[in-house]
This record gives sequence, structure tokens and C-alpha cells, in this order.
Amino acid sequence: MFDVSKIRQDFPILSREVNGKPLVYFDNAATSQTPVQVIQTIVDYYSRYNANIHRGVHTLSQEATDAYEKARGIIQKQFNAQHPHEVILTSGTTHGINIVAAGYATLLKAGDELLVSAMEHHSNIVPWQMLCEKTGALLKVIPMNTQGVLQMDVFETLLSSKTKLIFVNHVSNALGTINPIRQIIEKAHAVGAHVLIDGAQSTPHLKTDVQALDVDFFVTSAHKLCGPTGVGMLYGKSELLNALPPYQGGGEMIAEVTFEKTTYADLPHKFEAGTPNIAGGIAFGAALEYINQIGLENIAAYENELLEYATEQLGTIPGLQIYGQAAEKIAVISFNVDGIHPYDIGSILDKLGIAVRTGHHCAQPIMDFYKIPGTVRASFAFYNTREEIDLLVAGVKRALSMLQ
Ligand code: 7TS
Repeated sequence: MFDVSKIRQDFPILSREVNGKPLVYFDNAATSQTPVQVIQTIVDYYSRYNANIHRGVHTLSQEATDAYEKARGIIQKQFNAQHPHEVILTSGTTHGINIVAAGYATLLKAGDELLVSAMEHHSNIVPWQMLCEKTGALLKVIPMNTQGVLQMDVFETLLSSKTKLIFVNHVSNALGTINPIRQIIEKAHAVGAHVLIDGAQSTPHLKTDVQALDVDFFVTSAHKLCGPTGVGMLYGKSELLNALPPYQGGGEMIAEVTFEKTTYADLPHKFEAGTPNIAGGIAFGAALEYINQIGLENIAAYENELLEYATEQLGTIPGLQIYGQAAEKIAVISFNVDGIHPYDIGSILDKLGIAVRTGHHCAQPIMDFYKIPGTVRASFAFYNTREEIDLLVAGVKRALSMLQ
């Protein structure tokens, strides 16, 4: 049974106060909080077997290597990758996208076309613009409507034999929209294009099966999933990862080095130069185990209730407009109230102990689309409660009484 008060006990941070008020943490889309089970794996690592991996004969190094590779196996299973070597441990979503974008510089030519959705995080826009600058490829945008839903009919008209790569987030961080990625992948493959899905916002809420989706590349960050910052994963089909050049050169990513010629290691090491975030990788595995023990289906069902309740309650506030009204969305509410700057609402909420994000959420094109400077974003997790939503609604009303 899903018992939120029991779950909350796993998160020490949830019992702290901010500005003399109990913390209400509604900035989960920026980063999720960390349960004690995950914190403990980091403490254990540094207390008991801190050592570099893949290189030592000594016991500590073996233990650390085993724990790190065990985590890779957990990640592989979580996303149903066919092979463990298709799971590249990265520093996060941004790193994963950059590995692929940099690699495609050797595979594209001038005139090739790339498609990006109108609702991407900057990390799924800028690396591709840099790729276009290097190669002369053309970036085209799949537009969205005012509900925050991609225009799939226009998407189909943009596809052609020139389309080489498509990159779309599974879920928008600023709107909460769940995009029809299965359909996008199918249509892309029909013209021979590859697809990278940014799963930073979907993996905490929705199950992902990379084989069933037949997705080419998939990226996410552990810190959105109750794991630590500075670690994430890039999944890629073996043959596609093998076709890409390494992103960084250094130790651990080589087969043999001489001053005349270096040969590269096999996957996954080819993309894992240098000493990685070892404790982070191990804790990423622990975070997935923690989430699975609660169950992603239970999490999604509970968060949907929170979303419905919050949408209804915030909807009673005159002049409040919600951006992102897709039928399929996760528990993120981006809103503004009648000409009041989002920053002002966010600052007053903070005084009340309520953490929301304000601004463009690293998705400026979305803000330009709506012709707004930014939004207030409340993003919910499975450890949030209806009572906290009541505090948010009361907090917004209080802010408005001060600002209007
Ligand atoms: N893609 C999406 C959809 C995201 O939401 C984020 C982070 C990233 C990529 C980048 O992830 P990173 O771990 O490499 O930084 N999104 C947010 C956010 O919404 N607020 O702060 C960070």
C-alpha cells in the first residue's frame, strides 16, 4: 500500500524548516530529494570501499568495481536495454546529449536536417545548434499549439529522406506534457532518421522500455530520480554507439596507447574517459531500487491525484493561468497570475517555506511562444501531500493580496 507519511520518513530534508516554516518542496522537476537509503549507499562507499574502479587488483578496488557494475546492471534492467554495455554512465542528461551531438559531427553533411521539438530544455537545443554550425546541417522545429501539445501533422510534413536525427523530450519540464514518443520514433524510422529521447522528466514518473520503444538514444539524470547530482545515463543501440567517435580522450577509454596510434576501448568504456562519479553511479542504482520498491505505477497514480487536486484548487484563483494543458501530462503546474512577475510570487512563497521554481526553466522558446518572461512552476513528487498543495494555494493567495 502507498503510505505517504511512511515514505516521507525516508527523506530527512522534508522535516526541516525554511524561514521558520515547515519546508514544502515543490521543485522536484529541478531536482528530487534523496531518501536515506540512497544517502546511506554514499556514506557506505566513502566509509568502507572508496577506491578507483576497473584498475586495481586490491580488494577495495574490486569491491568498488563490482558495486559500480552492479549499478549499471540495475540501470540496464530499469530501462530494459539489451546489453549492459549499451548503458553509458554520464554526468547527467546534458552530458549524454553532448556525447551524441558531438559524435554526429563526423556523420552529417551540409543540407542534412535535424528536427527538435518546440518544447525542449536548452540542453536538448544548444548542443544540436553547435552540431549544425560544425556540419552545415539544418535545424527545424516541430511546433506546438497553445495547449502545449506537439503538432504531429506538421511533424509529418517536416519528415523527409534528408531528416537524419530527431530529438524530443518525453516530458516537457516547463509544461509537463507527455509527448507521443512511440509515434515519433516510428515515423522517424520510416524515413531512416534516428531519435534521441530526453527522459530527464519522464523517468521519475513513467516506465521506459528502450527496446519496446525501439528508441536509438535515451538520456536521463539520476538526480531527478531520488539519486545524487552529477550522474546519469546515455542509452544507445550498440551499433549506433559503436559508429560514434569517443567524446573525450583519456584514461579508461583506450585499448592501447602509443605515441603513434591509440585504439579505443569497447563499449561502454569508450565513452567513459577518466575516473567517473563512482559513489554517484552506485547511488543511482540504489535510487532506482528505492523507486521500484514503491513502484512507478503507484507513484504515477498518486502524483496524478495530486495534479488533479492542485489544478482544481489553483484554478479557483481569479486571473491564474496554467501553461501546459495537455490531456497527457505529469504532475507539473506552470502558472502566472495577471501580469504579476513570477519571481515576486516565488519570493513570497519562499518566505512561507514553499520552494517553487520561477523563470524560464531553461526553456526560453516556450516562454517566447507564450510571450511571457517566465512562469511559477510547482512540480510534485510522490512524497508530496494534498495538505502541502493547500499551503501552496493559500500561499499564492497571500502573495496576490500583497502584490495586487
Ligand atoms: N532535459 C530536461 C527535460 C530537463 O528537465 C533537464 C533539467 C535537463 C534536460 C538537464 O538535466 P541535467 O541533469 O543535465 O541538468 N531540468 C531542470 C529543470 O526543469 N529545472 O532545473 C533543471
